[in-house]
Amino acid sequence: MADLQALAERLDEAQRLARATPQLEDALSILDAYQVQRALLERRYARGERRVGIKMGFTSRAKMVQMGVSEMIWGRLTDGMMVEEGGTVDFDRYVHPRVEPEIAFILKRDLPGPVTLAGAAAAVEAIAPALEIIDSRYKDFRFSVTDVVADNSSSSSFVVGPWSTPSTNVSNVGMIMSVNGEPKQIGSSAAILGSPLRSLVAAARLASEAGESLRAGDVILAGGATAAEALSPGDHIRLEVQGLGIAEFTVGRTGAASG
Ligand code: 0L1
Ligand code: MG
Repeated sequence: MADLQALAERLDEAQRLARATPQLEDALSILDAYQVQRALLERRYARGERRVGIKMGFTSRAKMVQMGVSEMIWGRLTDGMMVEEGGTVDFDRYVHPRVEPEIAFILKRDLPGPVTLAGAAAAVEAIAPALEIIDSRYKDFRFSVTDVVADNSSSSSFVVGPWSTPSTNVSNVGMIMSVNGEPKQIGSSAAILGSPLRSLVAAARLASEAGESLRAGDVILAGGATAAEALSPGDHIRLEVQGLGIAEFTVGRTGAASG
């Protein structure tokens, strides 16, 4: 039987040292993979990080095709992953970072699942454009569904732009992600399960099933609307979402992994 704590320790070290690790040798069940994820996050919480929400993954066809995965997954977000809008991230802290355009929700009340679309909408405090920096800890960014779930669904960092009123309709709005001024990914929020709000409904259900219901103040990333782009030092990333505004950041090279 796989030692789930040992797998969490291995993935934690890969993240802290920004060093790739081989895919997991053990054939884990999906439940075991989420147990590894939980143990991985317990290690971060023990170092002082605080849970701030969850991210959904593979909620768009573009992402499923890019990574060869066809199942929706989720991961935990901490305050240590938050990057100030307009800020700079340190390339050396990641293994092989990529960025993808997303929509973020923040909740004004607890949202235990399962919920209806209307119930989810009523719990939203505000909506924002967001950029997720994903970084698989696995060699060559290759993984199975259980590998990626164990690795906290490649969660790494995220940038949230200006918050808009919850009545803003984001079911089908244009999203343009540019790298160094050049549009690289152009899509619509409708690529996220037909509407990002459906991703919030799914997040409420999946988190509740795992005994970790969504809470007031949580940030939920709805999932990449398009394929992700690899990051390089010096890159400037800008996402413009119709009706929501802009989120951006720069990739610097200011230090090394913390160890
Ligand atoms: O938003 C997403 O669909 C991200 C999925 C995370 C897994 C990955 O692509 O590494
Ligand atoms: Mg994502």
